[in-house]
Amino acid sequence: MASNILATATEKVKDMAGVSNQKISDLSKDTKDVHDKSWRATTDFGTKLNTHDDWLRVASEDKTGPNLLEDGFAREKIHRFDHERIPERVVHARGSGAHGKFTLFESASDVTSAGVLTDTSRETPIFVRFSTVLGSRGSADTVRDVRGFAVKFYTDEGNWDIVGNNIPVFFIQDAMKFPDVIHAGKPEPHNEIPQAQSAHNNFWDFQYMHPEATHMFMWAMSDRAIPRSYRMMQGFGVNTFTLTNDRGERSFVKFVWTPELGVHSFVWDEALKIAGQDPDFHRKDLWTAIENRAYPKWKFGIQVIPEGKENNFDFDILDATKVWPEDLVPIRYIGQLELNRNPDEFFTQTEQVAFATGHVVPGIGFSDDPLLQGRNFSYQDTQLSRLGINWEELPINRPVCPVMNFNRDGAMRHTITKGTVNYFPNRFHAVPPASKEEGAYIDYAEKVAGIKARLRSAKFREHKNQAELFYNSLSPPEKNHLTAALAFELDHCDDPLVYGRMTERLAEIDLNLAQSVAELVGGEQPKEQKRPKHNQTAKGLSQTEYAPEKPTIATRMVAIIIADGYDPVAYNGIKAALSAAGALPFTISPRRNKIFAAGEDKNTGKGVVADHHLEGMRSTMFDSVFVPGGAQSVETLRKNGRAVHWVREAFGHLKAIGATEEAVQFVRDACDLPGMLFSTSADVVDSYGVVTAAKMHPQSFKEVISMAKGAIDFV
Ligand code: HDE
Repeated sequence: MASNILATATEKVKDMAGVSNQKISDLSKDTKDVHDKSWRATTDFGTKLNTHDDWLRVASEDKTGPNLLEDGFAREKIHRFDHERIPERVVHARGSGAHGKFTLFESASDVTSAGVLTDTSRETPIFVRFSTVLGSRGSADTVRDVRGFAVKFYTDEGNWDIVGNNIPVFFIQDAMKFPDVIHAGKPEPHNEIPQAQSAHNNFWDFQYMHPEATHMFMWAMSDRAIPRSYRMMQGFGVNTFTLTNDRGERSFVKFVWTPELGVHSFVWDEALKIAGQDPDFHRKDLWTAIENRAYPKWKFGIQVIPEGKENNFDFDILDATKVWPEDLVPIRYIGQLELNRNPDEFFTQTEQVAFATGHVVPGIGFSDDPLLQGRNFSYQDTQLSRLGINWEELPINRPVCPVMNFNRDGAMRHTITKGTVNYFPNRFHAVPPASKEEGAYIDYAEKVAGIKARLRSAKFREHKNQAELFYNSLSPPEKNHLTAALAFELDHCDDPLVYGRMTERLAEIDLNLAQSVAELVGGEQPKEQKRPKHNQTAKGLSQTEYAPEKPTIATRMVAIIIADGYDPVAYNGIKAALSAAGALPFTISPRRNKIFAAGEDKNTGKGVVADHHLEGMRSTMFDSVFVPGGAQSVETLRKNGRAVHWVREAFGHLKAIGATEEAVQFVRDACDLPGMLFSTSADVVDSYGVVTAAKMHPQSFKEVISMAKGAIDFV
């Protein structure tokens, strides 16, 4: 089989010769390869070691005596180990990263002077880290949560970070509330339960107490919060930034990433099961795609509001709990992000990478968004407890352009700066400030006048219109999922005050939604719509709008279930067709060993070695299931409860299931389906996404998966 499971260590080392860029060359100065045969073990101070294994002790062949404290080699090893851990991120602790490049296909010079957004000949190296928010470092990937989408651009003019999420709005408007919203979402303080879950009293108590969180919790309960893959989710800068062009004109801007593969999600039951079956599911998915050179790509878009037009909306454009509906402010896609290289080492890259919203380059600036202003303090500050004052010197964080100033010393400083002065002005005029022509960051000269007050503008006080707009814009299946998600979460709250109040809040958005949730979770049924509905919808909010431009099954994982006596024509045909279309076929059978086709001699035949046995992997890991015919094979599978469960579970998760010949009846029985759901015509996909291939060449199944996935992912 193709190298579609995690590459082995040796394969990986070879692969790492792969895609390179300016940042990778920069990192190579600090990179050593354990596979270099010339290495011999040394201490940290370079003395060669004669052992990795034995502490110096009083000992002989007859007697093992005490260890000697004088063994500095052993002490160094233990001592280094004792201090390996650094504090995990206070939020977004669990994550995965990758290197890549940013290219621009359309210059935005009309709105910004930033080289990275105007020079279409550039390839800007980037590092991206995806994350969950609430869980700690070892928590599961597929929990219901917002996903972080943090991008570091190593531009020629300095590092620019867009520290975004996969949801375009946030829970709060003012950064001062951040500790509260996070404390409420994290495990509760008395017993540290639950891990990586918003399904608990404190989270929902906070949501009710903060009506401004209403819009965001609707998103967090939608399918967006259970993405199928990091490669299949959007990214949003969320906050309002500014762009300034060469003429000094300023605009307000929001940033967006839209994935080439479309936006897809799990169904909740899959997400729940995978959290136990494979807690690293998203991490592996990203890693494997890159190893297989199926490089994930996103289009980069900007939404721009010119200065002077900021008051033309019925919401405040500086309010991070609001989207800028695309019908009002269209997205202009100008560039592309591609991830094309896995890190060489997790800790020194994915863990040590540190993003900061304050990292901007000339042509890009901040707005008075009160959430952003607080973030600009927080990111710099938090790195001190995680990485120390010299965190920007760490290889993954340092820019690829020159860095020089009189910031000095501090723990773990390692740049050696020559010269007799470390202040400015100095008698040598050393390190003078740069001029505008030399590329200096010029602050936008903005007139600011007002009274000092702990206030937000009046428009910040409206919290429900866009929550309703989002709900109205969802497709019926998305609405069902959102209802079910709320019902799940509130079921985990045991304080009647908490779930009772939440159904009241929902009645401000949509009475049907509130009543359906209340019916499941208990408490009083709301009787009336609490706030008049506007019934409007907007473009771009439902994820059904983000199907891939061309239907594709590239990188989709398809399980082909066989047992001895399977039909080799169907098996080989489907496998070849899937591979040719860029999908990843996996052979699953009752044992991970040779499986023989119908008519193949067990002694002389080559057989097929299964990738996994039926107990080792579950249907949840795959996007689709195919069962080739072959009387003996199907009879074996029929008697195997796990095989029946595989197919039935895949059906329950709305996956495309293919079968040929005898296997058609097996699938029908496993799914407990009336015959009418099956069609023998090649081009009919019923509303469940289940087809029979009885009259179809197995190759056509790949078309079926892409059609059915289209339907399925939106269910
Ligand atoms: Fe963050 N956030 N955040 N956040 N955030 C952090 O910085 C903070 C917010 C986001 O992969 C911390 O380096 C405040 C919005 C991502 O390393 C910390 C506020 C958005 C990551 C912090 C917010 C984000 C972080 C913890 C409210 C989407 C992970 C570790 C004003 C636009 C970055 C760190 C990575 C991480 C503060 C709200 C995204 C504590 C105060 C809104 C993707 O500084």
